[in-house]
Amino acid sequence: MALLPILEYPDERLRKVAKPLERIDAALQRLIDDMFETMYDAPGIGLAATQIDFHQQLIVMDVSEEKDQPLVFINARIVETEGSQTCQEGCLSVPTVFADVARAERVIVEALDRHGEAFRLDASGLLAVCIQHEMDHLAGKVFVDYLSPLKRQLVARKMDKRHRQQTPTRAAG
Ligand code: K1U
Ligand code: ZN
Repeated sequence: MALLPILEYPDERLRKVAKPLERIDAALQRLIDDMFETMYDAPGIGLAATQIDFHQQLIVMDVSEEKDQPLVFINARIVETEGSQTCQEGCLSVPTVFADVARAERVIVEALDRHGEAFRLDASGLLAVCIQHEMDHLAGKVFVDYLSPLKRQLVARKMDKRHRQQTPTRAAG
């Protein structure tokens, strides 16, 4: 298995819209395993394929305390929503930034699992938040898009500083 690089905001590739997955084969199983390893290592509770620069509708997730309830969503569709909740969100593509976002309290999602079997999931609380956050990634949306322009500007500056610190400077002469 391998750790995959995660794209960081404001990388334009995070804006790509993922296409439906048409083929569930051994190569995809390996990618799913690599995505789980990357998500657990980060650590995170979800990871959308967009974040690792793969623009097809694939999400991995595990919101359990024990990290023993992995979920795979292929070609997921939210078919019903109910209520609202506001939860503090983080994002592996916007490290160190956390902000409140309002989402549906409950979602019903239909998807294929890693074997291509169709399933329907009735989710609420953190699981519902995470599903909506990851589905946004597949649509080219990042959670900071919900913030005010001023807060987004602060996030952009923070990320710019982070990326400048990470870029090695060339010695003069
Ligand atoms: O999509 C991502 O960037 C992953 C993101 C998912 C998410 C978190 C919180 C609310 C909505 C969606 C993360 O996993 S950020 C890291 C995080 O929240 C976390 C990490 C370790 C333990 C518990 C949470
Ligand atoms: Zn995210």
